[in-house]
Amino acid sequence: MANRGDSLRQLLSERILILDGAMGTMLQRCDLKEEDFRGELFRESTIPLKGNYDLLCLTRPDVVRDVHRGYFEAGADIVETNTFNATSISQTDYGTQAHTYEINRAGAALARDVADEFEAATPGRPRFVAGGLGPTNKTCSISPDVTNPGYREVDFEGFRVAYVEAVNGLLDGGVDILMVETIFDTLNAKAAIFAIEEVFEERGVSVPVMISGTITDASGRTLTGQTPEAFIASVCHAPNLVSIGFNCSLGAAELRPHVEELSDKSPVAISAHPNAGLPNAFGEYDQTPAEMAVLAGEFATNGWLNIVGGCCGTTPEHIRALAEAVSDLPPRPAPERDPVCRLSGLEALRITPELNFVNIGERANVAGSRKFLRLIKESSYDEAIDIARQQVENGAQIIDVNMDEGMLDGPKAMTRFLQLVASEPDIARVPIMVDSSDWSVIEAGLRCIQGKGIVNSISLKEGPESFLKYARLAKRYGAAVLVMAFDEQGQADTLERRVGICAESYRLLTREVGFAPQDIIFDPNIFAIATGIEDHNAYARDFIDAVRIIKTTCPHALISGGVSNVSFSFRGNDAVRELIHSVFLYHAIRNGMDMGIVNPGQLAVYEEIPEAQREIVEDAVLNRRPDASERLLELAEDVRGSGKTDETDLTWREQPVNERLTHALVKGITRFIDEDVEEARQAAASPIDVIEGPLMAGMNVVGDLFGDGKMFLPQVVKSARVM
Ligand code: THG
Repeated sequence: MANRGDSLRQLLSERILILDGAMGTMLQRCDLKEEDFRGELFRESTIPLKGNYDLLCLTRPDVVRDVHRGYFEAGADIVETNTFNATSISQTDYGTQAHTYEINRAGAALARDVADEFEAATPGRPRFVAGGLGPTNKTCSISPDVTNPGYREVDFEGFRVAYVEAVNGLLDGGVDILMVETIFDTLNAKAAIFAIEEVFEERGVSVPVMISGTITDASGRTLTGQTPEAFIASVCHAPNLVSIGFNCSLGAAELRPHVEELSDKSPVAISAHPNAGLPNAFGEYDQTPAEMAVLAGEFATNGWLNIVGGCCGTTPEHIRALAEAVSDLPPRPAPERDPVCRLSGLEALRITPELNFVNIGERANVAGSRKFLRLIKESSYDEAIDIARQQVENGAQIIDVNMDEGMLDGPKAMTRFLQLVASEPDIARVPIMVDSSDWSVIEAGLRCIQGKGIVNSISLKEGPESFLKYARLAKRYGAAVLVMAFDEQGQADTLERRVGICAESYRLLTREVGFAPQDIIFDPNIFAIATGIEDHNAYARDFIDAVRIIKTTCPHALISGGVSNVSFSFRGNDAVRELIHSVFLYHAIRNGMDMGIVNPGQLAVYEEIPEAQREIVEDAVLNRRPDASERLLELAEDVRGSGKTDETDLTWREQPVNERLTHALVKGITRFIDEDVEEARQAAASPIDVIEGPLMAGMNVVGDLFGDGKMFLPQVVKSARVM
């Protein structure tokens, strides 16, 4: 077989492929004794080895071969090597970690031997060996110590090293596929994926990769809390990826909704190898082959399946029944994929036009918040975490984290903060943007996030070589990249340079690195306006114009920016800063700006800005008249100390009750809501009329403003609270 990878992909388009069943169930039936596990090699071991089934690849290869034979005879196209626990991390429990490489190589070679026997007997029908990479018995995202949520037994780097060794053994033994399976912690799997890509590059080879997660309970999430869609987004960067699926923990019936969701969302083929039902009171699996076959047949009939097999409790009889049940059913067709940026924390975030604008919370930044800096310096991490939580509560859909401060150990602070965030489900729900000008800090951050985050930032500042190097690494960690418009001549501060640098970065990333364009986010530099220096007056306008041009010259790439930068000349005057941000965003979003780093609690509603003020701010932002800056400075003095958060202007209280309710909803003011609703209720025929009447009318105004880009999610969140 010249190239089994190609023939695997070809076969996947033709029919549903059959994966084998459980190895453990079959080995347990063999009544093996301590001596069998030890063989000659481990005769002297002081630790009991019975139960370390992977050792049998070295000490009783004959039994392992028989299991593979049984599955090929039953109709399997793919068998998985007996290497589920063959990483130095898991083997350490038995003191056999020094033999990890050998176990993998031997396990691969013997499975390949058996596969060759079957290929010789039925020419033209390839049989595949998938090198199994288990999750290990440790977790990278959760602390084993409840009193210390920032503690990790093994970190990303430890997993990477362990997986590199296993992958080398499996490839040396001749596997056709690598399968990262039973993933309960996506960060462990991301370390495995990183290792695989590294080994592929070192050896100049590539084999298809299968990824299979596991859902542990009725929550429908992985053990570390990810939804299936978030899981897909987190592992999709695997090199030569052929399939994503679920295996183990649940039986086929319980897995049904999750396989359906995978099938709906996955860009690649779908695999499922469930247990033989849920374990009974004795921990045994007793779903019959016929029962399991009915469920698999139903999955296939629904068009969800490309690869099916079994996990705990399944036997060759189960596999034979599965093979028969799906033999006449077509495989799930390869899906069409829209070029949309898909990020994830515990949940998925698809950056679609319907989102209008994605808010990235700016406050978890030592350079951007004096309070956050103080808390990190004092090691008050619990309170620092609260800042991140408030950002998400106020509507941040991503959080930016920055630890760049001379007095801090950046990688250490980033690691600690993100490890703590990982154990806060209400924060970890959203994707993380790792913000640093120092790659070692970014890398420390990437090693802590199980989701698909964003590297903020890379640029051509030090030339194409280091740009490409960091871009490749970001891709290997499965992150999107934010690219600053910066080159060896400095930051782009004209329209031409902004557009030119982004176009060149786009070309390098898509052509040289193979970056998906939707995973590229450009930041064409938001600089402060109204600084007193005349050249700066065009900064906002040039950014806004650059957005429109870059969106057409770099298809599917996204645009972001640090919004609060634009009003830096007005630091301390939040009222005018809010006005400037809202006007700036209104125009930038209209031109296609997709996301921005903002203070979600500091945005005014564009539509609510009094006409005269709006005109002054707009003149400055759009650089429409020579005296715009002076006029903005005057306005700044007028509004100082007032602003959206200031609720002392009560003239709106003189309006009729319905208008007051709309005002409260749009502005997010809760203060008078009880009395106003009560007044409306007394005037209405029934309480429901208040909800369906003035309250719904108010929310419709909110909806329209949001749709027009005149209101942003954080404000809508406030409206929803009032509601
Ligand atoms: N592009 C990209 N990343 C960035 C920026 C950018 N990261 C950092 C920054 N710019 C965006 N973040 C902030 C955060 C805070 C402020 C501005 C930008 C800010 N802070 C208040 C101030 O300095 O006045 C702090 C007040 C306080 O201490 O509470 O304005 O452009 N890719």
